[in-house]
Amino acid sequence: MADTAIKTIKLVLKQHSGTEMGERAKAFSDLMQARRTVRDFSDKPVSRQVIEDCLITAGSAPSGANRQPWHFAVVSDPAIKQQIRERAEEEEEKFYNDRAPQDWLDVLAPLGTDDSKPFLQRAPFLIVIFSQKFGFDAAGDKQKNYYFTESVGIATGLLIAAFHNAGLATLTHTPSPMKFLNEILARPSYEKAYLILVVGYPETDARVPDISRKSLSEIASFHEGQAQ
Ligand code: IYR
Repeated sequence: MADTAIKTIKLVLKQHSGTEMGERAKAFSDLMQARRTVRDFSDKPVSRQVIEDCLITAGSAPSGANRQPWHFAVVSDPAIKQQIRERAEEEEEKFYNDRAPQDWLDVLAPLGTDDSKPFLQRAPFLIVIFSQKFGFDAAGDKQKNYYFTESVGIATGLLIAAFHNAGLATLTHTPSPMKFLNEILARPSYEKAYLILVVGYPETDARVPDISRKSLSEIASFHEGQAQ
């Protein structure tokens, strides 16, 4: 067997008292309950430093074999946002008019979505998230990535939470197919666009669909065994 000496460092994890832990868990839960996907974005500028710090949070996600198989293309250039909007609306027009089966259109109806995507131009930032099916080692040799879709999903979740924590609104937008994003952003073919995260302040009079979340008992089951 190959020599598999593992270099380790001491774990640094902040410890809290039981009450403090409970309070922090509840406070974070309350914070996240207030997150809503927004479609009415203001054009108010957002600090690039905030975007960078939230991306660093996303980059802290766990990933298969620690390959960190993600790339975040951060777009604020109005000309590029316009191109993305045009190409996305072309795809969405086909989706809403021919491609989507009626049952899909029916479940989207309460969300009020359609093929018009003005937020792609109006919001200050679009973060196009790419997954990397493979990467390259230091010698330039191709390296396979593992669980790259799951890994990028986790990073995206952390990114959404980071923006919400900063007081910014997000929208996960998935025009389909998304190949045009590789072209516009000159990303290599081994990267696959995962979704566009629209980021900005909500419009002052932004409205959101009146929908609810599943309760804890609907989303979780507890398998506790017998107390000894
Ligand atoms: N990509 C389309 C359609 C869409 C699909 C789902 I599933 C949604 O939750 C919302 C929209 C669009 O962005 O309009």
